[in-house]
Amino acid sequence: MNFRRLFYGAFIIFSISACKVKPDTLFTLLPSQQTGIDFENKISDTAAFNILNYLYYYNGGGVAIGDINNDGLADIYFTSNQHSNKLYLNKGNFQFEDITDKAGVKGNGNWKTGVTIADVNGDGLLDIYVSEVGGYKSLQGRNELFIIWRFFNQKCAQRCKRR
Ligand SMILES: [Ca+2]
Ligand SMILES: [Ca+2]
Repeated sequence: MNFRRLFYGAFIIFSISACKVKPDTLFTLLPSQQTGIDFENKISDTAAFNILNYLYYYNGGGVAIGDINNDGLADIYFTSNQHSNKLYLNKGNFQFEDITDKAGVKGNGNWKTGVTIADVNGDGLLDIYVSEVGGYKSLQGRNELFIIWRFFNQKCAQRCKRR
């Protein structure tokens, strides 16, 4: 009798622990292997340049989201303080492609602080404006405006006529 109770008790505990409980959250973290996004804003301080001599050292880079090729899917641009910025094209189904080199938008300064995506020249295509720091200690940079051209996506060439 005791063995039977022990068996059923163990079975119930095992059954409950084996059930996958859906987390009670609004968001789900997707792994970079699935999304293709592996951006990280890595910062390496030195004795000559760090939080002690640059108050904004840990203020971070930036991120902007916009449909740069007008395919209806939101694309993502990340700025890295000390390394290459990244532009990820949304391929759908939460999968992205790093097109930074192909698009020529990695940024040239050695301290990028933020980004805005907006149609600056009014041609119907979103452009990328990167904020950079220059003229302070070893920081050399100037804000950069990347105009997205029509050849980027043939679909857009038909929908994004110059106004
Ligand atoms: Ca898009
Ligand atoms: Ca534009």
